[in-house]
Amino acid sequence: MKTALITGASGQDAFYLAGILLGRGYKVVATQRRSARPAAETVDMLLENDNYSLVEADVTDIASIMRAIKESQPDEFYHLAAQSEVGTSFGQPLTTVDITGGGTANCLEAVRIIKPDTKFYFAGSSEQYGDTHSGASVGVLSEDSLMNPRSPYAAAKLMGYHLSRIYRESYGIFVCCGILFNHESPHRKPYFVTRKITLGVANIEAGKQDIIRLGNIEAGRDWGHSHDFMKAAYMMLQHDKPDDYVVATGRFSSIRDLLDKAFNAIGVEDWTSFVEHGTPENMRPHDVTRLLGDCSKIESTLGWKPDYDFESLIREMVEYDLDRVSASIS
Ligand code: NDP
Ligand code: GDR
Repeated sequence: MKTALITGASGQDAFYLAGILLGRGYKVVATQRRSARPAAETVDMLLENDNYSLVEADVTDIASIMRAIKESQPDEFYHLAAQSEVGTSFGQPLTTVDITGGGTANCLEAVRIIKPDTKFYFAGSSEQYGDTHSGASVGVLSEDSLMNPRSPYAAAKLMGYHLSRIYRESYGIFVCCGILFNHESPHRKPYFVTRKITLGVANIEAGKQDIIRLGNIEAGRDWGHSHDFMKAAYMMLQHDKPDDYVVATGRFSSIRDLLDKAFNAIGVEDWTSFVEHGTPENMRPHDVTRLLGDCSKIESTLGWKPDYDFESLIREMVEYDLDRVSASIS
């Protein structure tokens, strides 16, 4: 039986990745910090499986990560923990650098010291590219495109990405980086724009909310499903050579498209009276407005393909939130 250690148990991706690994007969140990935000819906569901367990660890504390590795003796280490909110990273740059950048250094170094034959996955981000309207990274982004981070979060991820490559090249550790474009699901945290909208739509349908307040709705993304993207992470570590891969769907949708799809699911064609945008608390000092990925390398090398498209993703999220709201689960 293989063992996988996952950091960031309470996150969206840790839920889907753990499900994939448990389904393949792995023993899964997931780290959770003491102050973890409750994710009863996901973690409690996983705890019903005897092969899933939690261990207390904080990625900013290397000793706790070393202990988790020593005790679980993982074959594979999936490093997902991060301060992952781009907007928050402007207000808390040092915390973000500490967790998202320094936490990655701690995990790599802990693996090097305790169990260097562990295969390591780093959750890199399309935010590392920054603005794609100028310079060498115009258009569809691949592994070779210029990276020009435009937020403290993106800079911290770029640090983790470079460190991952350094540990692969300097120490021969099997390290893969996913350069992941946005991926969502019904278990997305409610402050990311997709879930904020699908939950808002469900609340509006139930008469519990009048308006959804957003920031810049001229932005858009290449949005996929977390389950598909975690399948990609798993596939990277099963390949015979460690490498870096863009994971994306290759399709761009705007927030206006997202609003159309989400409101259409409750039969509303014109959503303008339900949405306020440009609200200062949701605007960022610098917003990356367009990200679109080229996933041809992972498709041709690993045979990865997404099962979900944008429509099925948003439909699933709205349906889930309608059920939750009617059952009064927040
Ligand atoms: P989430 O924010 O849902 O999950 C990340 C988890 O990390 C949180 O649940 C948080 O738990 C945990 N965490 C934060 N700080 C620490 C810490 N100091 N020690 C231990 N755990 C900590 O993110 P996702 O699941 O969406 O993403 C997973 C990873 O992939 C992240 O690294 C993210 O940056 C990256 N990524 C995600 C993309 C996406 O679209 N989803 C795209 C590209 C990259 P808590 O606060 O409860 O303790
Ligand atoms: P992102 O996701 O910043 O791409 O980071 P988010 O959903 O937060 O924003 C996407 C775009 O929507 C715009 N937007 C708003 N965003 C939020 N959160 N709330 C709003 O009210 C709102 N209004 C407009 C944003 O300005 C932005 O342009 C996610 C995270 O998962 C990262 O960890 C990950 O690395 C990247 O995706 C790829």
